[in-house]
Amino acid sequence: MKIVRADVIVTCPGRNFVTLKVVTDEGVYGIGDATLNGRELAVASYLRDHVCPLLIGRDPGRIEDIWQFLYKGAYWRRGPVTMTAIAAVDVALWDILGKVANLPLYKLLGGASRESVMVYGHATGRDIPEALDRYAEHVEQGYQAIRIQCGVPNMRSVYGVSKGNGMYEPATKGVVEEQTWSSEKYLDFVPKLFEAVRDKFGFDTHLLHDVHHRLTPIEAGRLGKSVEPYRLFWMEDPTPAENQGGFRLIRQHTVTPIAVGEVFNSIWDCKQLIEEQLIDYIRATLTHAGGITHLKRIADFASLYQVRTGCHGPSDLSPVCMGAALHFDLWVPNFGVQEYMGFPKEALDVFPHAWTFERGLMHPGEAPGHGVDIDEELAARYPYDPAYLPVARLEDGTLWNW
Ligand code: EZ4
Ligand code: CO
Repeated sequence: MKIVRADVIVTCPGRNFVTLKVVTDEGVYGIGDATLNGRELAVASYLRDHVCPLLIGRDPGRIEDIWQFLYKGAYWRRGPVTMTAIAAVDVALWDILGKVANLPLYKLLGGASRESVMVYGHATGRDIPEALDRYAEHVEQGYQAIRIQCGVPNMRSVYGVSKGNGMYEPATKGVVEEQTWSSEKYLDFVPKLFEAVRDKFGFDTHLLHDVHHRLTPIEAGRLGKSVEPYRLFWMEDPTPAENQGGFRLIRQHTVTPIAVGEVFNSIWDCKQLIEEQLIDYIRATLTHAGGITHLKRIADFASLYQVRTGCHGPSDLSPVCMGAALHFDLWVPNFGVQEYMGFPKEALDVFPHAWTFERGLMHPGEAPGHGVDIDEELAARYPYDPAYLPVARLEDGTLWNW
């Protein structure tokens, strides 16, 4: 079997997605997600101009060799654009392998390690009463794990809270939105939010929260320590993780579990964090961290140190990523939780999928491959619409971490 075509499809059904479709001489094809929020066309070009031509004529079954060829062969290793492009190829090739073998992807990986995949949903509100209402809705829907984000008094905007009544969407069309941030106001407020959740709902649900890279290590240590009575499942991205050693400082002060890695693109980004057991959950995703082939490597390495997976699953990774991630989650022995934000209806129509959701639990389905397809005619009706992620500035105007 040979690869005869590789096409890049850019579409905006509610938000921008980049999809790679790899076609073989036997007519079997596979698809992979190549979406990098706010920098979509860089990956589309990397694939179209530099990777697709190299795939033609290759045996799609040589997944590991193609991965190594694209990684080592570029000479310029790692980086979000490169690794997202490699991931798209990798996931498309696993999809082809599954279709050829007539097996769902999770069976190729070694079979199911659990009956279903626990996912966490997002409860967000402008103030505590609204956030608690959203939390209650998730409890009613059967979610066992819920992330809570809330507006902070006297702060104009905050990560994770939608402006209108719709689903939270951080990217804004055409412009870079500037937000204001105060670590002091946030640190004074957020323990009250968790206290309110535990007072109202008790300890039966897993409680998660995303700090979104906003604190310094010592501030993160203080936050973790002050919220220990509320027994968080995790505090996510408490501080930027380029300096992996910085997490030692957080660990010295708190036993609140830590999840990091949604912006990581390779095993090297998390090597020290895992080896020194500075985190509890690794959030690297298929789409941004080299696909099934590389995420498997990261997860196996993490398992040596009792670090579990908690894959990033926002609406800005496509339903193709979600489908493939659920196969990975069903197999991976050291699974923790999977994020599930949901998708706009238009996106679900463009990407027909085999996965199911029932009361906070998901299953990838039994379709061969990863079970997600693309309706190209429908996709063509939604042209690319540039959008950017916001930036955050401190109250004096200093550019901060968004
Ligand atoms: O800000 O995916 O945990 N989820 C997150 C996301 C990220 C977006 C960036 O594109 O932090 O909402
Ligand atoms: Co996050």
